[in-house]
Amino acid sequence: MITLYDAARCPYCARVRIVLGEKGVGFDVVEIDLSDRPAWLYEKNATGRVPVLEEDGRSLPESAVIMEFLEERYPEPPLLPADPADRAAVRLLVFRDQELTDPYYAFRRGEDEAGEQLDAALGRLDAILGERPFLGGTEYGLADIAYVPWLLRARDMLGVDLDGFQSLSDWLARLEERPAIAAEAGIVAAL
Ligand SMILES: N[C@@H](CCC(=O)N[C@@H](CS)C(=O)NCC(=O)O)C(=O)O
Repeated sequence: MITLYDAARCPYCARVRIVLGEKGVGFDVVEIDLSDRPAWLYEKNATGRVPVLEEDGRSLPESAVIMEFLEERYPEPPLLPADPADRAAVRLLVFRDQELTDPYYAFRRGEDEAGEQLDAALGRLDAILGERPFLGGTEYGLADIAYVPWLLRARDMLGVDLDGFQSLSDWLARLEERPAIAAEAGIVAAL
């Protein structure tokens, strides 16, 4: 039995929700109020952050680690490429997610020049997607899932116009055809 300690607005939790959706894995949700987190959450994750995934009483924090765990626990459908070098490229993108998330949060806080920095980050993703259909290569997978929560929130919550980033917009439209991503877009719309 899997339990996800979750918060609807959290993009890191969104990664886990999407992977579980893609794998067709059922799970229980414990919604955490991030503005009033329960003390017991620190017993499951010393940082007190979500997501935390619990399987048979064992707690696992950190969205990137949870995504990899789910990929190994439920190999079908695969969300990592077969070739080790291609897998490494996916992991590198996930490892460097701050290249998008730092300017995203700076923009959300209204910091000076954050708009330009966010545009630069979107431009880098747009350039990657001009060369290949998905962030990880020819197939959809964990790299796309790692990034898409911030793109949905930038567009739908922060009002960021993605129209100038054609490849990125096309990629997002392709992703939103997938039920697991459409479900996440629905969660964002309801926030
Ligand atoms: N590195 C963590 C980051 C998780 C994270 O920052 N979660 C936020 C919600 S989106 C949180 O729990 N924030 C509460 C806090 O920072 O105290 C991951 O990838 O899971």
